[in-house]
This record gives sequence, structure tokens and C-alpha cells, in this order.
Amino acid sequence: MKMVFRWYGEGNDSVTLQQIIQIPGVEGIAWSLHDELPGDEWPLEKIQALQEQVAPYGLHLDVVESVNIHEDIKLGLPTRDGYIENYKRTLEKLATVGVKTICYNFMPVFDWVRTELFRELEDGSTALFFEKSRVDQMDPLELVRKIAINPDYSMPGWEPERLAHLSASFEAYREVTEADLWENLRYFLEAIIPTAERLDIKMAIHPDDPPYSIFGLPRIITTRDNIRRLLTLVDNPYNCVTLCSGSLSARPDNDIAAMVREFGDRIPFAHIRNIRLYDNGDFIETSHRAQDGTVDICDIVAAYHEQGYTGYARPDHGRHIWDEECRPGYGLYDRAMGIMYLWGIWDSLQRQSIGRHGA
Ligand code: DNO
Repeated sequence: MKMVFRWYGEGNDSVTLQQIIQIPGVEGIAWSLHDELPGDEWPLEKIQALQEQVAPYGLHLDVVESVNIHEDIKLGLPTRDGYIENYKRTLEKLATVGVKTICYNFMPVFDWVRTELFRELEDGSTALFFEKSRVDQMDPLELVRKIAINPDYSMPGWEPERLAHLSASFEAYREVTEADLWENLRYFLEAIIPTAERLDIKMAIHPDDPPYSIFGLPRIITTRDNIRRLLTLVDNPYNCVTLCSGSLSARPDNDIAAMVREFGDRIPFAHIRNIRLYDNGDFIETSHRAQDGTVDICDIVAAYHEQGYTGYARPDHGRHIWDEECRPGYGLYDRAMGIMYLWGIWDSLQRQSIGRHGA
């Protein structure tokens, strides 16, 4: 298991590279050029500038999270071919600094969705929260209208300055079904995977978060069956998945450890975090410790260990603790503790297996 830490870049992140190297066992950052828009071809100079900035810390740049996909590709519009060419050229440039894995997602309009970013837990810390009934009952266009009149109605991702873009996107997706989205994903993968293979870069799709349709938008990377379908859609070792335990666990029928055991070497990147899922479908993010949530982190790490996992892993969203001011879910303290928890499980499994083999 090769541990990395997500870093948003100087000026964009409250965490510094100096702090990251002080977390035991972290060898690289999961990074991106956050000011590039989906569909843009990334400038080599900017990639190299980041490389120079990070080099003194001895951290590698093997994992990019994310190179985002332009909506026209997800919508299957004729303009997609130009954006796919840009994507390929970006891959070529990333290969020059040694990138090995790219995390991306194929979620229409939104990336992860939450209803609150700072919901208080019993211990006074705060964390990202999803209130299912609120999202289920929401008519997205009605919400757009409401926020335009009164910004107090807005939710994360629904800020007043995004409203025009949101209503246009909902309009564009009105006729797009899950079957269409699968077809558009296939088209993208068929175009991109030969380039990725030649460059030795694994394309690792991130599951949808939460893993079901919301606001009437199709979502397809949601279950074990659908991940199986994704991997056979273009059956090539470079077509892979970022197995995100927290995202997938918002469905009680998703058994993450079983997925690790089944998908094995098609998981070049593991996001490991816990959530507490309630019976009504709401969920809140918790510490990484198994007992604090409903996700059996111990079994998940054991499943990776059984595989002799050599891919990349990172802790995922953390709580906001000790008065830290940070990007929602991306503070230093709770994620650093998460890493130590993951190493604790891993190292003791390692000791046991060495002991067993030695005996
Ligand atoms: C949430 C992340 C996601 C992920 C993208 C990948 O914090 O796990 O935003 O980076 O879905 O494209």
C-alpha cells in the first residue's frame, strides 16, 4: 500500500507540504491543476512548476485527482471529440512527470453532494452530512428559482453564482438516461484507454457519491454489479476503479471488502474512509475508526492486505477537529489520524503474516 495525501496546492489548501511529510508513511500527493476547467488541455509549464515546487519535499506525483471530464463527453455531444483529444494530450504531458494513475468521475453536473458541510457530531467536531429526504423531495428547477429569490435556500454546490449553469445543465440532461450515460462512458474509454495503456497510466473512475441517482440525474458507478460492468465495458487492465469506501457505503447493500476481493488489481487507488449510515438513508462522515461508523474499515484494510495490495491509498474526508480551519473534509488532523489508523491495521496484519510464514 502506497500512501498519498490529497493536496489542493499552495493558496488553495490550509495544509502545507511540510506538514504532509511529517505524517508517517506518506510518499506522495494526490494533486490536480485546480484552476484548469474540465475539457482544457493542461499546460506543461504548469505541470512542471508543480513538480519543481514539490520536489524538495521528496513527495511523488504519481496520482492525479482529478482530470475532470467535460460535460459534453458525458452528454455524448458532437463536440466531445475535441475535448477527448485535449484529454489525451493532457495524459501525454502528465506521463512526462511520471504520473501513473488518474482518478476521474463520470457524474453528471455534480461531483459529491452533501446537504451540510459542517454538521456537528456528539463530540463537538463537525463533518460533511447528507440528508436524504431533503434531496429526494427536491425539485431541482424549483430550488434554482427559490435560491434566486432567497440565497438562504442554497446548499453546497448550489451557490447563487452557479444557478445559471445549473439550470442549463439540468436542461441538457433532461433526456439522458442511464443507458445513454453508459454508452457515453464506453465511447470515452474506447478513445482514451489505448493512450493510457501506451503511457502506462491507469484510468481509475471514482464511484458516484452518493451512489444513486439524485435530482433526477443518471448515476451509474454505484454498485458491485455496475463496477463489474464498467471493468468489462472496455476490458483492459488500464480501465480501473478508485474504490472509495465512503462513497459506496451510502448504500447498505454495498460490501466494500467483497469488492476489494473481487476487483483486486483493477483498483490502483483506494480511498478509505468511514461514514455512519442511518436507517433513513442519511449519512454523516466520521473518524476512520471502524467502531465510529458503519463501514468495517478493518475488514477493508484486511482485504487489501490479503491481495498484497501495492496500489495507492489515501485517507479520505476527515472531520473538522481541534478548531481547524480548512477546506470541508480536507483538514490535516483527522486525515493524519486516519492514516495512522490505516497503518496500524496494515502493520499488525503484516507482522502476523510474517510471523505465520516464518513459523
Ligand atoms: C471527494 C472526492 C471526489 C473525487 C472525484 C474524482 O472528496 O473523493 O471529489 O476526487 O469524484 O473525480
